[in-house]
Amino acid sequence: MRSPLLLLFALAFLLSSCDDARPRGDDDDTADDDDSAGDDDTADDDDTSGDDDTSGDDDTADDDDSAGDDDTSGDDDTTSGDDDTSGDDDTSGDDDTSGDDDTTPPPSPACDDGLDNDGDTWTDLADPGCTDPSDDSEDNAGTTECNDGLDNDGDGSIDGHDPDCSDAADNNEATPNPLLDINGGYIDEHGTSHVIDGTLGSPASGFWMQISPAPANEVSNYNITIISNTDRYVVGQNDANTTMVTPFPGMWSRFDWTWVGSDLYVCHIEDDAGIALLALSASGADPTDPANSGCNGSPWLLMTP
Ligand SMILES: [Ca+2]
Ligand SMILES: [Ca+2]
Ligand SMILES: [Ca+2]
Ligand SMILES: [Ca+2]
Repeated sequence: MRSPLLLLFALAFLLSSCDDARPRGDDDDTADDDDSAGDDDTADDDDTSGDDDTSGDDDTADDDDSAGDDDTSGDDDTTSGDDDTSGDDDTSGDDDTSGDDDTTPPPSPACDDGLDNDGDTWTDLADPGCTDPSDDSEDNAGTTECNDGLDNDGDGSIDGHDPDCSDAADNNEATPNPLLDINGGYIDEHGTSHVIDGTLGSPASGFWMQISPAPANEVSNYNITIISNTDRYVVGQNDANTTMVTPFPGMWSRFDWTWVGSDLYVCHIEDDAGIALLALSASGADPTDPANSGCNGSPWLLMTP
C-alpha cells in the first residue's frame, strides 16, 4: 500500500514540471511587439527606438541603416556603406573612394618618396637599388667607390656626401688630378701625328705619342712623369719598346709649348738626358718668336688640332 505522503510528493513534482515546460515563443517582451529573432528583447539587442532592426544590429538612431552598420552621425550612408566620421556622407567628396575613411594619402613607394630609405646617401632613382619610381626598395649591394659605404679617399665624406662622387656608379671618390693643358690630337707641319694624354700627379702620368706620315707610320713614344701647366713643359722617358723608333730609348726628353694667339707651338728641347732631372733643367727653349726661332736654333713646331 502506497503512503499518502509519497503521493503528495509525486503531485508536487508534476506541477513543478508543467511550469518549466512553458513554450519558448511565449517570451517576456518588455515592449509591445515580439522580437522576430525569437529571443527576448531583454537580452542583447533591444531597439531603444521601439522598432526592430531587421539587420540584427542596434541602431541608436531612429532609422535603420540599410548597409547594416551603425551610423553614429544619425544619417545613413547609402553609398559606400562605411561610417563617415565627419558626419556627412561620401557625396561631399572628401572621403577616400577605397571605402575607408583615410584622410592621409597612401604612402609613396621607397623609390619615389624623396628619402634615402636605406641610408646609403643615394635617394630614389639616384640609388642603384631603384629600378623605377614604383619600386618600393632602395636596397642594393654597392661595389663602386661611390656606393660602398666607405670614405675611400679619407677626406671625411662618404659616397654621395663626397663632392667628388658624380653618381653611385662613379668608382673614384678621390678628387681627380688635373690634366695636361694640351691634351689632344694634333698634326705638326711635317705631317707627323701627335697624341698627347697627360695627368698631373706625383709623379705625373700619361704619354706623348708621335706617328710619322704614311706610308712609314713609325711610332715614337714618351712616357710622361713631370708636367707643369704653369711653366708649360712636359718631361717624359723615351720609350724603349723595340717596336718603336723612339730616339735614344730609355733616355729622357723635355717638351715645351707656347701659344701665339690660338696657335700652339711645341719645342722638343731635350731628347737624350740621362736622368729626368737633367731633362727638367734643359730650359733652353725661347718662346719669343716660335714661328721662326727659339728651338735649338730652329722654329718651334706648329701643332694643328
Ligand atoms: Ca627613397
Ligand atoms: Ca638610398
Ligand atoms: Ca665610398
Ligand atoms: Ca671621401
